[in-house]
Amino acid sequence: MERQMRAAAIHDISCFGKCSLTVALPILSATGAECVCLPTAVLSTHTGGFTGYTYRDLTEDMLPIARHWQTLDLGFDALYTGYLGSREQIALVLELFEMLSGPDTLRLVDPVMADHGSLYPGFDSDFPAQMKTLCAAADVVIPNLTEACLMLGLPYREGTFDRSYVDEILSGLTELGAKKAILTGVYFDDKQLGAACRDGGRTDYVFADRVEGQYHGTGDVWGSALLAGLLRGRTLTESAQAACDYTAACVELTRQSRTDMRFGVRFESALPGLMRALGCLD
Ligand code: PXL
Repeated sequence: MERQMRAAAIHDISCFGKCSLTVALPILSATGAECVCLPTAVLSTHTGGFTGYTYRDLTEDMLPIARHWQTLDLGFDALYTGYLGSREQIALVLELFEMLSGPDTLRLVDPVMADHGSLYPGFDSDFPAQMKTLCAAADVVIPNLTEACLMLGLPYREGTFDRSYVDEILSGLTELGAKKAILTGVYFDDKQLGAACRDGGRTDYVFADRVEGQYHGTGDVWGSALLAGLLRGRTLTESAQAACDYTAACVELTRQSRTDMRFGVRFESALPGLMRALGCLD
């Protein structure tokens, strides 16, 4: 029996709405990895389209949790960060990276903060500059176009993707200090949606059929599936392809169920397909 891979997921818990820890934990578990949870906040729902949500900040608990883990000498194959609620939390995660990484620990940073040209509620215009410092300390970064443009100070050009624009962004991201970069939400027509992956000198594109609608939480489903692939020993491009196929399957199942787009995607029912794609059922 091979050694079990262990990842720490550093995200909030949005109790309702299927994103962050409530998708990272089941996706990593289903694909055979151990997901150790470091909750950064507890919200009644995510912030995308709901009003009146509760927000319990757990910033004070983050270092004590990590210090306790240090006494246990756990060793992490990956550290995966997503939505972080404040600049202070970003600074803390930089500290946690130093505390919890070994020589082979993969640091995956999803700089969750914006989409469709604007920052999510609650983030101010200085936030991207701080997020840049976290991306600089990462092995793999996976921003969408809005997040990448905000961090790089480039104009956001929705609907006018071409390969030279994508190349400029990927180069900017690796110049920040990230070893590998993936730009998510890339499309050249209205039929397919995917990602551009920069690994060393190579840029690869991966796509899946586009499903109509803007469903919440798909970025976290995508990032968790990417990490699942990397922990199964797949390359960056192979993992990104598996993540695209899986996310498209989740969205298609959700569309068929006609649920509220804020309620997240039906990622549970598509898990067997991801497990098959990553060789977990062999
Ligand atoms: O899916 C990203 C995410 C995670 N957590 C919270 C969010 C969001 C996006 O809006 O609000 C709390």
